[in-house]
Amino acid sequence: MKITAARVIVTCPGRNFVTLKIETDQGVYGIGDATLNGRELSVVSYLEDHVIPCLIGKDPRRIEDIWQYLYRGAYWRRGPVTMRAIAAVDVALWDIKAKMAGMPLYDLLGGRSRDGVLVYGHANGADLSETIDEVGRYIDMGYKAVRAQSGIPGIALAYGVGRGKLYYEPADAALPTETVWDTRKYLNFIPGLFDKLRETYGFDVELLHDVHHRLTPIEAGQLGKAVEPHKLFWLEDVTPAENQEAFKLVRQHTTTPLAVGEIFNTIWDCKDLIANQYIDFIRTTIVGTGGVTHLRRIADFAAIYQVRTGSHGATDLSPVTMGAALHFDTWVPNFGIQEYMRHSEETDAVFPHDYQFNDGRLHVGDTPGHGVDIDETLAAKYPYRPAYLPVARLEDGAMWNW
Ligand code: EZ4
Ligand code: CO
Repeated sequence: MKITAARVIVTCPGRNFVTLKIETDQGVYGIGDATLNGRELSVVSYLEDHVIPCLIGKDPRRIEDIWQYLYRGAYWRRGPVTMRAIAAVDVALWDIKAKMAGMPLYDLLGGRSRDGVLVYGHANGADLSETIDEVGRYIDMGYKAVRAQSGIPGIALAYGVGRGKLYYEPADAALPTETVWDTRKYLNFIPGLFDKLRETYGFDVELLHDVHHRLTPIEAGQLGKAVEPHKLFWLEDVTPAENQEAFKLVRQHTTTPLAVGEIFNTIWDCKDLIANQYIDFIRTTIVGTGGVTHLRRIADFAAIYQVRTGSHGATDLSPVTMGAALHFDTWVPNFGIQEYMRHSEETDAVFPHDYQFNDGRLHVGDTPGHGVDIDETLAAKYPYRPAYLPVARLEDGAMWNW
C-alpha cells in the first residue's frame, strides 16, 4: 500500500483551519488537523514544502515509522509548527488504518473504556452577574462541568470574555488586540465569583477556571488556597510552565487540582510536571502534540502517576481534532475530562462529523476512522483571513503573558 498524494486545505468558515488530506493507492483517504492559531500559514509551508514530498510512496500503514521519520528525521525537533505538521500526518494515517480495518478509531486503540466523554463548556460574562447567568445557561443545556471566566472590574478585555457567547473566539483581529492585565484586581475578584457560583448552583456541578499563564508561582499558590473551599475541578495554567519546577511552589501551597499543557508539544514539556506529581491533569492535545501516537505515550506515562487527561478543545482545534480526541478519550483509561468549545454552524458544515452532545457528554459514532470529513467544495468558499490572538500588557505598558 502506498501514499499517492497529500494536500493541504486552508479554510476560514468563521475562523481559520488547516487540514491535511492523504490519499492512497487503495482509494482510502485520511484527514488530519494542522491548525496553529495565529500562525496557520507556517504549518502550511512546513507540510507542503518539507513533509509532503517525503510522504509520497511511503506505506501509510507504517504509522510509527513515519512518526519517527518526521520527528527524528527533521533533526530539528519539537516546537508548535513541527509537532502540528506531524500530528496532521499521524491523525490522517490513523484515520486510514481504522477505515481499512472497518473500525471506529477507539476500537483500533484498544476498545471502549467508557460510554461517553465528559466535557466542560465555556461560560463567560462581562461581569459577575452575567457570568453567574451564563454558567446557569450551560447547566440548563445539560453540562455537568463548566469553565467560568468573567470580566474583572478595572480590567479592560479580561481573558476568556469575548464578543460572542456560545461561539466566543479569542483570535479576533487582523493584528493582535492590545489588552491590559492587573494581577491585584484579578486576585481580589476571583474568590468572590466562585463564592457566588457555589451559593447559586451548589456543589454538584463541576466548576473550572483558566488563569491563562498570568500569575507568578506564589500568587498562584495564594489563588489556589483562596478557592479551596469552592472545590474546583481544576485551576488551569496558573503560571507559565517553561520551567516545570515552578509548579513545585504552587503545589506546596494548595490542594486545588492543577491542569496545564495546552501549549506543550511533546512529552518532554511535561515529564517533570508529571513525574513529580506537580499537576493533576495534563492538557496536551492531539493536534498540539504530534497526534495520537505521541499523546498515547504521554497518557500512558501520566497514568503511572495518577495524572489524568484533560485535552485542550478550544475552537482553534478543528472538528477533525475533536473527533480524533473523542475516540482517544473513549479509549484512554486515565481520562479526566475533555474541553469542548462549540464550533460555529459554518465550521460544522465544512467538517461533517458523527460525534454528538448528549447529557453533558460527547459520544463518538461507529463510522470507520475518526468519523470526521471535510467538504472541500464548501471549504473553498471560505478563503484564509489573517487573525491573531490578543497580547497583554501591564498598566505601565510592559508586555505580560496573554
Ligand atoms: O485561549 O486555544 O483553555 N482554553 C484556552 C483556549 C486558548 C486558545 C488560544 O488559541 O485557554 O481558549
Ligand atoms: Co486554557
